[in-house]
Amino acid sequence: MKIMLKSVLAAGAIVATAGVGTAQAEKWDMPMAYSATNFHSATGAEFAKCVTTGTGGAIEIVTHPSGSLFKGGDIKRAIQTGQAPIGERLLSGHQNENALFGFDSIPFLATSFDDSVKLWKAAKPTLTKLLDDQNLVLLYAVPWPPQGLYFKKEVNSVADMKGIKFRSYNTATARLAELTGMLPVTIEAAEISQAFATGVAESMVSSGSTGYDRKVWESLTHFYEVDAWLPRNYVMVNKDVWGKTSDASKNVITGCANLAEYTGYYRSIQYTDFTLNGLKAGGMKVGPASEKLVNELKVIGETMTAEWLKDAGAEGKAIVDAFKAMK
Ligand code: PCA
Repeated sequence: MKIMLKSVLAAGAIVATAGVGTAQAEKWDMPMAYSATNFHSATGAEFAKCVTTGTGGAIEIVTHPSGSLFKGGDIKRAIQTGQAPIGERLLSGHQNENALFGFDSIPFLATSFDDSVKLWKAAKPTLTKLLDDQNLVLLYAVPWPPQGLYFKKEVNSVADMKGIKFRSYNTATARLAELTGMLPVTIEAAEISQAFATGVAESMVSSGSTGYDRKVWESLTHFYEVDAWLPRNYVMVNKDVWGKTSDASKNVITGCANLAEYTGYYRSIQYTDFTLNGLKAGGMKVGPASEKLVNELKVIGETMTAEWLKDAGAEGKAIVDAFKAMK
């Protein structure tokens, strides 16, 4: 009798478990490259919570910011190969694999939040397909605030930039360094405070957000608002993992991803002024670049646009044309 009761209870437990999710509860570790306090990481943490709650715990997403699980440069490969099921990375970080990934780092093409949305609309189908061919499912993408220039001295022209050690984060930023006579060195955002403190790098192009997150006022003195472009981070899932996910969970994840793209965008807008004020409070000079510098950078931007269009071919041109048609 005792044995029978036990087996009935066990059977009941199995039924109850099966009723909650379609299968066993899963934990999805989600590597992210940027600091926990950054708005992308905050958006990711909310997305993770949304999925965990929405699936009734059938899928629990746990974020790992600051490159603690995988460094930024290793995240995409980790997900492609199934070492992690889901993660976030800078989209243009893959520009060295395929120029199309650099659609959002073309100088002076899309320089405002509104334009960034239009450009994403124009590029999303191509990027979705590109990632799909690489065993990845695109979930959502959020822009960084506009990119400006950081230095440890006053800079009013491209000539003033000559010989400066410049931290780059993708192919476009390294090319910008070359065309301005600077010396590019690739460094992950998580490691820039140390790079600036030790003199490995003396300048960079980035958002006020990354300068604020990494407290660059400890080493640098000037931020010039150039509004050169707004690069995106994106969240991807391994396609095999996605294929094995129930339709119910997929619906929840897609809903949470759409919400994250929307809220992340607004967080980015809010974080722009907040972080520029933070740089000022840290003692930095924050303001627009001189007209001379902007004009010189625009000429360099034209060279980089032509180079990108050549590398990205017909698909790249179609993205730019579709974007311009929306303006
Ligand atoms: N911050 C990231 C990419 C763009 C940005 O604003 C970085 O500097 O690595």
